Amino acid sequence: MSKGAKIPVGIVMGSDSDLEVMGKAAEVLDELGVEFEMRIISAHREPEEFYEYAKKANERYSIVIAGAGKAAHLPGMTAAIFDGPVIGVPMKTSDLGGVDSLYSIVQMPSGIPVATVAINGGANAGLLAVRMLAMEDDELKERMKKYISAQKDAVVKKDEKLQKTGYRDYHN
Ligand code: RP5
Repeated sequence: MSKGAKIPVGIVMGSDSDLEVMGKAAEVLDELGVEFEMRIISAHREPEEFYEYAKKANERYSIVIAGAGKAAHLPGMTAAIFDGPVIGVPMKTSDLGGVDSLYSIVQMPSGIPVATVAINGGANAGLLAVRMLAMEDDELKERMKKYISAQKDAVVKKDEKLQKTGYRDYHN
């Protein structure tokens, strides 16, 4: 990274058990040509390392996507230290289905926002970061529009297939 240049997106998660979901954010960024750095840092299990990470994030990233599960303090604590936008991704959990993670991330006190996506919403976290970056980047905006248009084409194809097969044979 050249001096002064920021990596557009930092992706951070509390554990490798979050990787599958956070990988969806990475896939979107890869597909749309947005550079990112991905780290596993636990706010609870290594608080000093986490604090250093969040402080350095100010000079390193434009946006941080933070995913965590259970008592998911990583996104909120990142937002308390990092000055840029934080997108929070609540992980689905085995005990409480991810509502624990969701409430931990979405219920931030006034003054410290975290833009929270759905439980396991890694892909939308990536897309939200792309939308933010595209506000200042016309080429990225064009790539984003193509991505959106491809989604539309996929739905149109599904409907065409449904009209041909009928609902009984659609999945056969
Ligand atoms: C959180 O605890 C992590 O974000 C993860 O979702 C959850 C469980 O972590 P592991 O026990 O799987 O490492 O800090």
